[in-house]
Amino acid sequence: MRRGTGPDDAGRWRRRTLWLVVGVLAAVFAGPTAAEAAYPDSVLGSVPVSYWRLGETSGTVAAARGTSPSPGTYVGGVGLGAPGALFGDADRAAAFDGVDDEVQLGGAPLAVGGTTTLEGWFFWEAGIALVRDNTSSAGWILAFDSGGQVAYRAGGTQVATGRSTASVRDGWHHVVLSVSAGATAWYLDGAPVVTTAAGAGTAPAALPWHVMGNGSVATISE
Ligand SMILES: [Ca+2]
Repeated sequence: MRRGTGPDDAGRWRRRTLWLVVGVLAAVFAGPTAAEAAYPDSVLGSVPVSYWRLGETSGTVAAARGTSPSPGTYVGGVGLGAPGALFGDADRAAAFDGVDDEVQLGGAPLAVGGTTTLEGWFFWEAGIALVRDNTSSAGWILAFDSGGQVAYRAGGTQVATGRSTASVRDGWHHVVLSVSAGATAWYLDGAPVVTTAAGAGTAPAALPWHVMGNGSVATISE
């Protein structure tokens, strides 16, 4: 992802909001640049609340960085130590089987409410949701498949993005949901896709967050 177009728009949101990076789940580019190799530093420079690279090669703890880092837990036998996605970066990746694998993220700092940003890199092969909170039909979801269309949910308010689920599968994509004072903005690969001026609920997310649950299959890095 390059700075200068959509990402700068996202950046303006970030600078005035509390934000949360879920994952930074991997980036694959056609060729390496210094900016891409420095991606983790760029993320940390944006002062995330918590940021997970999912680069562990063993164990069940997903290490976190950030201002209030909250380590996650690998559940279901997540495949660790897969080849990483950032060119020139030795960090490893995590692979999710779509059966029972997920990462669970919790902790008081992650109880997002009315002003926050969720973001991550995904190679989404199958399944319903990328990142969701612990509610069943309300709450917060960064992105999910709603009858073949991608939708997101903020504080119980569901918004359709107008993008087909098929169009965001089987390739690396960067997904951002920013919420501020009831307004939402959803970005795909650095470009704004849909915004709502108001209506987002402000109920805090129910913990834990579930990353790549709901039968979702992916390889996740960073
Ligand atoms: Ca499993």
